[in-house]
Amino acid sequence: MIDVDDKITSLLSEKRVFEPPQAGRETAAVGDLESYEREYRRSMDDPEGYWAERARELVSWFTPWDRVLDADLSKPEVRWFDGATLNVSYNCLDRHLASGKRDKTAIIWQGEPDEEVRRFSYGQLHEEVCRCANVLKKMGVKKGDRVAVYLPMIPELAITLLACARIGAIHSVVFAGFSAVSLQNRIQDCEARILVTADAVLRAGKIIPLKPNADEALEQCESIEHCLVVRRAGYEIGMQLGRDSWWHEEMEDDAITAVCEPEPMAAEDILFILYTSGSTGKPKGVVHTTGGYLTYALHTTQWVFDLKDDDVHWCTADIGWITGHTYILYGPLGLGGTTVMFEGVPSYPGPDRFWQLVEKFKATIFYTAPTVIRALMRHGDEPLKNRDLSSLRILGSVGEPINPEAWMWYHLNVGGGRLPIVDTWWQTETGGVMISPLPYATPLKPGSATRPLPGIDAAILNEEGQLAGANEGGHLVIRRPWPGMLRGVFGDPERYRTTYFEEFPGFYDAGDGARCDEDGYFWIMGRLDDVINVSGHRLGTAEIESALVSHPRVSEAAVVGMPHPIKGQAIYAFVTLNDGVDETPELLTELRVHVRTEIGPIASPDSIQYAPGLPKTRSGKIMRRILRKIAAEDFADFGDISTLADPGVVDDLIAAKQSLN
Ligand code: 6R9
Repeated sequence: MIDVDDKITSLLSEKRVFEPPQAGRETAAVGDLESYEREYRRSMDDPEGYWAERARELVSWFTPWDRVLDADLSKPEVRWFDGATLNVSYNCLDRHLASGKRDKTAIIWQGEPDEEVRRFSYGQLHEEVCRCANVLKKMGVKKGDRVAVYLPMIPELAITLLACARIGAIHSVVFAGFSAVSLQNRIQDCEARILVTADAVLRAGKIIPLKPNADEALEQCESIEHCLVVRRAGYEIGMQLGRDSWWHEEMEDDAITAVCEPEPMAAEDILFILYTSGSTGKPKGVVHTTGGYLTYALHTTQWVFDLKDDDVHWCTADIGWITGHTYILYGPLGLGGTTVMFEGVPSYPGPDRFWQLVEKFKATIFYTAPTVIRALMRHGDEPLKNRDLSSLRILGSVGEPINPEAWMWYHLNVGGGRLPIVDTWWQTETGGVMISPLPYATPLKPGSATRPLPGIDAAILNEEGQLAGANEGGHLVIRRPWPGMLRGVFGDPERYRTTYFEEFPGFYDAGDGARCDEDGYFWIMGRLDDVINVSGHRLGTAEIESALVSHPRVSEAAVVGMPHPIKGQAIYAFVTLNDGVDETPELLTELRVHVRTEIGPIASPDSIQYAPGLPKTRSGKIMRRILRKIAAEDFADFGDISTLADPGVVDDLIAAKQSLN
């Protein structure tokens, strides 16, 4: 087991440096540090020239742009490649058919049962996508309409997204682990016309119903006209006449052809919306547009993963998160690569599942999250022993800071001590990787995401908005626009401005704390807002609190994150019950189930403590730093608590916490 204190001190004192591998440098996109530095300088001296060149090299445009960039971050207003037209599905499919890749494998899909594997060549994928696009058109979907997608990791998910991109519909993927209520909120927010879902999800050998959640959500979603259902698990479900139809029946309909012209889209037309948690209750619909997002997805896939024609790229994320959007789907397919899509989980049927699949598909690039590495570490190196991992050449990490212990384990056991690890810092909002090593150029320091990619002007600012000195902690900001940046919060321009551009005018505020060391290496410390990072997934404390107080017996709730050896952070909830309600263990279970139903299993609190009172300031603000300390059993120094309305509350909570042990 990893000691959490150890983890924190070791991040501060980590001094080891690992040089990039020699082999592979000659053919790498960026093969040495000097090239990186030259590119970086060029991108800062002439950003527009730099991005125009990248956009021309990487993307096929139908018509060229009039202006590369039109931006004022203080407003904020950002337009990339204005006047240009393109189509993302054309870039991910058609152009590869024309360049001789019709029979090349685009997607290797591994179902949860080991024997279920499907390989889609670019030709086959193109055909499926065109059919699906025609099905959507038949249902009346037009350019700009929203399509909600609530699917497990099955090929139909990738096909649906590319089909949306083909006809200019905006997809909004909702992770299949989210609840009916979460789905409903997201559909209502973007007023989707269509929902694509499946009967059920296969997960760790079990069948988990999905369509019943969709049915529940749709009771409150007037905008949905049609629900398209994939049969995945043979699970029996109800179909609502006039609203629901089966994917396989629609796709096989005689009237549906495999010919569908890609819709020319303006560079700034919306490609997709993806909801993510923020510091207030409601998740934000992060908006990404067509030209900039695609350029950035391809640029980063090429540089950070060095993706080449003969690579087998495996990103283990779910497409329900941004990582899956960019590095399972758009990045690898846009470059004409081969991407692995895995339906299962790392621990089923055994803890060697990932390594067995690396061997089976001869994966060359493997990209996962620290929480997964820490969970697998617990099984020691036994599950890796009889596996041939020699196909691998690059390892990646994303989602949260990777502690040096996990980094070393990954490096030694999975990478055989020879493979580079790209620790990639980025966000739903950034569209693609922002700070990361280049695998054949950057010397690595375990626990640091190293340096910003060319074109990315990252800096650390202190509370006064001044540049922080070396190793001084502060706010991570980006000082210039980049093509992959979000262009809005769907339907809420004010929230877009206040969340990202208000505190440090003229800059993008990432909401993360970080420091930059004397070599210009960034060390990310975690969120500065009320967002908890559980297993690499962002959850707003306010979201969980509002789920808790929606329970009829709860009057108030405060949620904080606490260090957790596997998940990074765990959810700790303090709950005040209504007068006269008994504090029973059964109610604790009921509250956990309630949060699962309201948000989803990932949001279910790890611990709930009854709190007859919460530490509040006289103005009514809950002092979370105190709660964080109590949750972590750090009772030593609470700092200044004189502003509390009732300081006695703190002693009561400590006593209650101690009596729990
Ligand atoms: C891609 C993704 C974003 C937040 C981000 C930060 C944390 C992501 C990280 C990292 C340290 C890394 N984060 N990658 N922290 N090192 N390599 O994860 O997007 O789900 O929006 O989360 O995750 O706190 O602000 P998203």
